[in-house]
Amino acid sequence: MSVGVNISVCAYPSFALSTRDYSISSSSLYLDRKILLRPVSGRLRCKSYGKRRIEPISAVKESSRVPELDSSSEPVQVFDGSTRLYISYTCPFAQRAWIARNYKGLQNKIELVPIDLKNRPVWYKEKVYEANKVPALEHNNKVMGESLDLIKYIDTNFEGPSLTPDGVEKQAVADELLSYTDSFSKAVRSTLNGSDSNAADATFDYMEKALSKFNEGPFFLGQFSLVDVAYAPFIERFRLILRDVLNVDITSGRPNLALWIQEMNKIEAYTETRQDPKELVERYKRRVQAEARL
Ligand SMILES: N[C@@H](CCC(=O)N[C@@H](CS)C(=O)NCC(=O)O)C(=O)O
Repeated sequence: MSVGVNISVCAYPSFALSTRDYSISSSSLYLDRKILLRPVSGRLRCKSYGKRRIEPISAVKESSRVPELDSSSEPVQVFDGSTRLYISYTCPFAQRAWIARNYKGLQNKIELVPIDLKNRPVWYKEKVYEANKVPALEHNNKVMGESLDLIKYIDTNFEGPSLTPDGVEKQAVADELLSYTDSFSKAVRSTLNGSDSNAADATFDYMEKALSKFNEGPFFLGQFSLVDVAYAPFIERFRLILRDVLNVDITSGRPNLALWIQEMNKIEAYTETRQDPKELVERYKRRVQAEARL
């Protein structure tokens, strides 16, 4: 008997695959018999290029990262006047706030406090952030969350290069694109779980079109902004997962998106936050396997 798998952790997608429609690499064989293999059709399928590989992403210097705090760690001295950004190295929402902090050059002003979400310190919920999620920012005796709010907050309340666009038109486009982030993730997930085979294609076409709006630079608003920060962690993940799982290259036929990825990968504030691609995909597979066992 086949059982469909649905997971939704950190906005990672669930998926359904058809061996008829996609060339599945041996590395994708973590899919066990419990997973329903449904046909996936539509334009996305046409963007499969056999074993074609996208350019390698340089290794992430994970060894130099601050160790995560876990259930055995002493509580931090909350409200001692420090500014702290609580993150998880694997969380795309937290990555947004981390990129903003790095881009503004606030490494010495905002301390990074990585949390092991799988073995979370009890004091995190009790003393730091009741919602018990990451990201959270401790600043001026307050703790606040929600990644999109945090990137705006960090931008407006701290020094450093601005991430907010100038001008009414760009502001309006920024608002529209920021409000689209959840729909974007949802669309990709629905293709991966087989419920809407065309949704990912359509949403990446939307991205491609959005990237053509301002031509003074390769970013969503021309110059690097909050919008790039908001999308980067998700495009990073979806690109790798779609490539590994469905053998789909999201940049195929989308030159603006290809250039955006290339240029994003030159921005240290972002590259410092990237996960090791192999580890990212492996973690995703482990999660799917765990879900399949339930
Ligand atoms: N809407 C939130 C989502 C944050 C979120 O879901 N973070 C996940 C990690 S990726 C989390 O902390 N999960 C822990 C939990 O739900 O217990 C945001 O944008 O910051």
